[in-house]
Amino acid sequence: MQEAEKIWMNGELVDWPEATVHVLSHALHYGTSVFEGIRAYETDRGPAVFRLDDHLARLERSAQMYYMPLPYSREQLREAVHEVIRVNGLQSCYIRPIAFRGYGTMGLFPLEATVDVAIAVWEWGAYLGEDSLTEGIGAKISSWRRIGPNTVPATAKAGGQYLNSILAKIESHKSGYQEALLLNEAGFVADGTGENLFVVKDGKLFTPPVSASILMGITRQTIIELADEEGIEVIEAEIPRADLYIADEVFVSGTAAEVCPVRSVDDHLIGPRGPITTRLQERFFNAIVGNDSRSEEWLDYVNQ
Ligand code: PPE
Repeated sequence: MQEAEKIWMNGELVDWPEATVHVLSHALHYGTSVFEGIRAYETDRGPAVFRLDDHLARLERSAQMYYMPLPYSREQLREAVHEVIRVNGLQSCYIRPIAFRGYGTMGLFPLEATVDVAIAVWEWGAYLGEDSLTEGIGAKISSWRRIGPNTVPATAKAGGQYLNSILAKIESHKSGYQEALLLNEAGFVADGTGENLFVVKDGKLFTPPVSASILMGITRQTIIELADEEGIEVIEAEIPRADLYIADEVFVSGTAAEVCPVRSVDDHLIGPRGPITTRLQERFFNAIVGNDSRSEEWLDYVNQ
């Protein structure tokens, strides 16, 4: 990873190598952390954070689902995000706020353990590999099912939940694919390991609904809004895996992955990046750098 200079930790800016925790931190043992993935992009008014308020709202909801009171308000966290970007002198970066159960308590009852909060920023390029945004990726349906609504809250973004994604990711890499797509317990398509999924068929855009055990992605919401403005009908519906094999276009969306075409699913070729994927990518990549009619609403400028 590309290191930066400072990390915000419990209200202080500490040097990157000093931002450490004790090996008996609760979250290290049990995955008791909630986090966000956010991006800031370079604009002609300096760095701007994409949909920061929506990300911080989701962090609060994740924390609430795990009974983890956040010791900082949304406004304090927003200020902290701005500060840590500024102090590192970054124009564009990935932003990782994390709240976690810290040192001092062991065992599965965590409510007496401290809640620590950190925010790191670093430069992070194309998440699914160089050329992925134009050439697309090869994806595999995972043999691992996506976490279900009664195992852990699928809409929370919590550390431990990512063991599910990690198993699927490793499996797909070992089989020569760049990404895994997970089906839910009912057998319908849910999420990629770190992305939401969209399918184009006959000019319409399909995406799994919240009831499919997906993470309610902020990029997903952005795509739905942009597609709507473009006059593309968006249908939130259960998607059987075979619909991917006969799709006109497939793409995934996420903060890290951005909007990335899927070239093939298992041994079915979908094809090169299609026209609807291209159009939505164009709107998205303009929006994040301040060149879209929606940019004002979505960008939070670091230097105000
Ligand atoms: N589903 C999952 C399972 C997921 O992890 C993400 C984000 C999304 C959908 C898309 O959500 P959004 O970013 O709000 O559009 N995954 C984050 C973590 C990636 C990582 O490797 O860490 C991200 O994209 O930041």
